[in-house]
Amino acid sequence: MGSAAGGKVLAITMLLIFAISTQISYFDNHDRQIIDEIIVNQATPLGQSTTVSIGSYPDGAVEKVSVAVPDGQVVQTMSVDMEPSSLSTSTAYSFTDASDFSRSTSFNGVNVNTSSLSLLPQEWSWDFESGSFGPEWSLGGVSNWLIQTTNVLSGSQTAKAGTISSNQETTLTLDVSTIPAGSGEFLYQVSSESGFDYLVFCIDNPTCTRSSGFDQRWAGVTSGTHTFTMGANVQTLTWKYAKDGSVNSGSDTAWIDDITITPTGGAGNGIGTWVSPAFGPSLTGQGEPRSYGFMYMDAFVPVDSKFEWNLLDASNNHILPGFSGLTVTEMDL
Ligand SMILES: [Ca+2]
Ligand SMILES: [Ca+2]
Repeated sequence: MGSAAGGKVLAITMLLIFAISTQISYFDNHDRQIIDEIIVNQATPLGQSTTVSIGSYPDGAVEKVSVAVPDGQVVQTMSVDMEPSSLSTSTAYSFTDASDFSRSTSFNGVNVNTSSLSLLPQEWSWDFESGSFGPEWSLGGVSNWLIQTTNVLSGSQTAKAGTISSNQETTLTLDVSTIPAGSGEFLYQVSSESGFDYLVFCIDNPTCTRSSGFDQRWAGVTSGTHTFTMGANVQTLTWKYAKDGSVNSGSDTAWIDDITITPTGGAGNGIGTWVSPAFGPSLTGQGEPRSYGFMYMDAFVPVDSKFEWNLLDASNNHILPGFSGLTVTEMDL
């Protein structure tokens, strides 16, 4: 070992002489000592391994490696293994804070709730102008509700209760199980025995009666607009015309029209636009200061929806060529 160590020192010394001799005009004695220490510390003896870290910034910086070769020996083989190494801190930039989602130069039809954003749902409405009940409606009782043009509350057609006798009811139920929480309203008209034969409106209670389980009821001669709210878990809205055991008055029926449900937070037209805060290579802390990156969007796109996005040049708001009308949720930039 003693001779090997002596050889090592000799080799390094000879290397130093060469290095200094070629740059002698640039270094004084103090500088020579610094160079000596650097090279000695980095030298790796033959037969031993050393770990070299290759960073990702800036531009794959590497550590300089030197190998100490004892005098009279040569390097015949050198093996290199490469392993991935996780960065100690993420260089990704995520839109996760309230300020990220509230900063926008374009903000239209999008619900921003400070942790994510979503398109505003469309409003739901039924005006019976098609002349028939869609599959979301179910009819019940001894006589079905129908759509008619004789007595119209709005447009040219209005739903009317079926014809019933004493102690009977006719039921119209709307399935709202896929509709989020919201507020609603509808037009109504009643012509019945006051205080006994009712138009009954029931939220999430299809088995309600003229005297129990209802949210609102009307009897006599009356009409108007009724407003209501419904939670996210509401399954059904039910309208009934229900009579007691005797006496018929007026037209002895009820009508409804123009049912509208507006989601909590507002309604849109199914199209929304939101512009993110600027991100990219030139912005400190928003990814590595390099000319490329990988963008990933954690987006849920319902099967009957379409998701498109554009990438803009933040300096002029122009769409970058090749980055318009994209539908993918991840892209190598
Ligand atoms: Ca109508
Ligand atoms: Ca009655």
